This record gives sequence, structure tokens and C-alpha cells, in this order.
Amino acid sequence: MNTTNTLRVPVDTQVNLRVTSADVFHNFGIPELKVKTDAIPGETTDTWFKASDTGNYSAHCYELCGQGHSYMDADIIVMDQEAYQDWYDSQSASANNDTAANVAAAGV
Ligand SMILES: [Cu+2]
Repeated sequence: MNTTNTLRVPVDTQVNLRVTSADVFHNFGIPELKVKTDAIPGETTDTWFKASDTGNYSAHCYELCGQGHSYMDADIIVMDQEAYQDWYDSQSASANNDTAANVAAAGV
């Protein structure tokens, strides 16, 4: 199971999280941003955080959930609003390009 991931969020903005689990009980948290919640199979837990400083943070699992536990880390990158918007726009632009490329490859 590969659970490494990067979450980019804008600064000074409430970020809503909906957390669940595909396997066993986990507990997801970003201590520096004061957020921590259970990840329960078959259920969703809603929580939120708001970062007041840009920078790199780490999320971890706080439940001893199994063999993959020590690999359950994620990077949280808090960006200023403008940089976030630029990044977001570039993501949707490349998603559109992918779609166009797929359509072209399918000969439609
Ligand atoms: Cu876990």
C-alpha cells in the first residue's frame, strides 16, 4: 500500500477534510496545524484546519494500524493564495490537456 501523498492548500483558508479508510482504523493528524481525526472503514469523519503560515508540514497516522504504519506520512504544503491559485490553474490546465490527448489518441 502506497500512502505517501502531498496535499497543497492555500494559507488563511479553511480547509475541510473528509476522512475515511479503505482498510483498518487509522488516525490522521497534522500536529502543527492542530488537526487530528479518526479514519474509520465505512465511515467518514469531517474536520477542518486553517493554516496561518505558509510552509511545509507533515501529516502522520497516530494509530498503530499495521505493517504499513511507519510509511503513513504525507506532506502538507501551505502556499500563499496567489501561488496556490497558479498551481491550481496549472493542474486543471494539464488535466484538460490529458483529456484532449486521450481523445486524440482514441481517434475521436
Ligand atoms: Cu494508519
